[in-house]
This record gives sequence, structure tokens and C-alpha cells, in this order.
Amino acid sequence: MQLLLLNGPNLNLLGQREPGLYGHQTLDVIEQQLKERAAAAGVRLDSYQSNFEGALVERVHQAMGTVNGILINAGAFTHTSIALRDALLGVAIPYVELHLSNTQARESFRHQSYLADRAVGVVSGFGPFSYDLALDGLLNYLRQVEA
Ligand code: CA2
Repeated sequence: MQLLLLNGPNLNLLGQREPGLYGHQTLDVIEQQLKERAAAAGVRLDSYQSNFEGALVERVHQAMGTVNGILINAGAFTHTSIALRDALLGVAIPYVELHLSNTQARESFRHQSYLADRAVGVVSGFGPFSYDLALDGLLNYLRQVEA
């Protein structure tokens, strides 16, 4: 099984700025630990981060035909990007939306998601642990639909 972890704008700054809001762990560490966790479950996980909407759309397109499931923290694009929504629905790959912070407990413009209603599920508010929970949820879903 092949999974893809996507991270959107500014998440490359994790661990370097705003640790009170987003924690101390860098994106490199989060990605590495999630790859190890996936490998322990017998699954290959690739990761990609971009600050550019079109680059994320292209990476979703590339996933078609090879990737079984996507974990996505689209950052601020969650609340703005119809293009990313269309790409995810276009390739028809099941995805889990995830966030470090609890977006429902923040500004009202973060309550809207263009991805959530078509996601397998949404994980939000657990800091870097949201990535682990999202992986477990996606694997559980994929194993059920495969069985
Ligand atoms: O909580 C999340 O994971 C978010 O996706 C993070 C986005 C925000 O726009 C979403 O509403 C919720 C922002 C990512 C910014 O990441 C930074 C990391 C360190 C320092 C500054 C920004």
C-alpha cells in the first residue's frame, strides 16, 4: 500500500516560529516519524510540502494510479482552495484532512473547509499527534474497504 502526506503553505516553518500555537517539532521530524510509523504497519509513505497551490494540485494529479490514500494538512488552502478540492475529487483518492490546531476553536474564517465534506475524516487539534491519528484513521478505512 502506498500513501502520500501533503503539507501546504507555511508548514515548512514548523518548529521554528510560533511554537505556542504549532509546537516545537519540525516538519522534517514529523514526516520522518510518520514514515517510520507507516513502515511498521507495512505501508510506504511519501511526503511533499509546498507553499504553492498549483504545485500541490500537480502532486495530487501525480498520485493518480499509484497512491491508495492521502493525508493532507492543506494549511490556509483548506479554507480557500476550490482547486485543491477539485484535484482531490478528480483523482478520487480517499483522503483525511488534518490540522495541528483545533480550527473550530480559532477565527471564524478557519471554520470553513473546502475539503472536509468529502474527506474520509478530519483530525484537528492534537498538535503533531494529529498526523498519527490521521494515519491510523486512513489505514483503518483503507483496510476495511479492501477487505
Ligand atoms: O492547524 C493547522 O494545522 C493549520 O492547517 C495550520 C495553518 C492554518 O492556516 C490552518 O488554519 C490550520 C497555518 C500553518 C502555518 O504554519 C506555521 C508554522 C510555524 C510558524 C508559522 C506558521
